[in-house]
Amino acid sequence: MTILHCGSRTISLQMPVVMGVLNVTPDSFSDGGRYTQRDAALRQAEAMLAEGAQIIDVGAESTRPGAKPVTVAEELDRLLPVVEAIAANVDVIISVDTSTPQAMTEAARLGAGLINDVRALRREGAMAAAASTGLPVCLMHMQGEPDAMQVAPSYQHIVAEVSAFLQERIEACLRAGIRREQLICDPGFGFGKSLAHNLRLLAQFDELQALALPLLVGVSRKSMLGQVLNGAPVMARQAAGLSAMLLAVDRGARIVRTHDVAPTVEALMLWQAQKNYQKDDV
Ligand code: 9MG
Repeated sequence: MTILHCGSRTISLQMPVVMGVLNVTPDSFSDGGRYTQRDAALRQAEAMLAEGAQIIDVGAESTRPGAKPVTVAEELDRLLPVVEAIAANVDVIISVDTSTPQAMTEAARLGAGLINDVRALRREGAMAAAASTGLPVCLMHMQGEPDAMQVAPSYQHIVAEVSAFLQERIEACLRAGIRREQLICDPGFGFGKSLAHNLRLLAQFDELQALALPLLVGVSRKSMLGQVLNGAPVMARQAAGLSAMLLAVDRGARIVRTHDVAPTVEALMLWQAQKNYQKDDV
């Protein structure tokens, strides 16, 4: 059974767990930056915990397609007060969605329990910073950078290339002293991938189990859903997002990153019930 050691807390991944998204970016694509204020962020974290999230993923750099980079100072300014407030007031594991070394070390000092890096610790200093915290790290695959990643994503064999990338990053982490038991992998739906690439990754998600690490899936509200739904806007993608999430969970995902915690928890309750039913062999 996989247990992650997230600072002062632990989390079992025997059953799928929900990671709620808390963006503290002014240009966040899905909540319009409503939660930029510290108190609003705190209320949102409390609400997601009450709905069943076990992890809250706090991010201050928008990584949606086309997003421009933020300065380190801006990122720290937005992120750290929110991490500090949640750590002091909410009984939940805080994940920091960051690629910035200073954000990793400062957030860990303030009580964060997990590092979620869409650049898989490739930014200068990030590997050493993450290793110094001792926290679990989610390594995500991304082709290119957010500002241009959707311009012309290209692969010969998407699943093999994503797997090889993640394998290389796992080995780099091990060399840096991050323990294998503290790693999570994520193919990065929508990060430098066309609709066809995303659908192939979803269809063959089970092949990522060969990495022998817990897998995270993040499809909530993404444009791949809008494309399948003939252009549905962000707020009309929930049912398709839940369907895609369940397909990934059935193929091995154990952490689900979502904006919509309550319906995700309910969908996972149904998934878990049918799993238990199969096991009981009635
Ligand atoms: C920050 N962020 C946005 N989408 C994501 C995804 O799919 N996975 C992870 N790990 N982080 C994400």
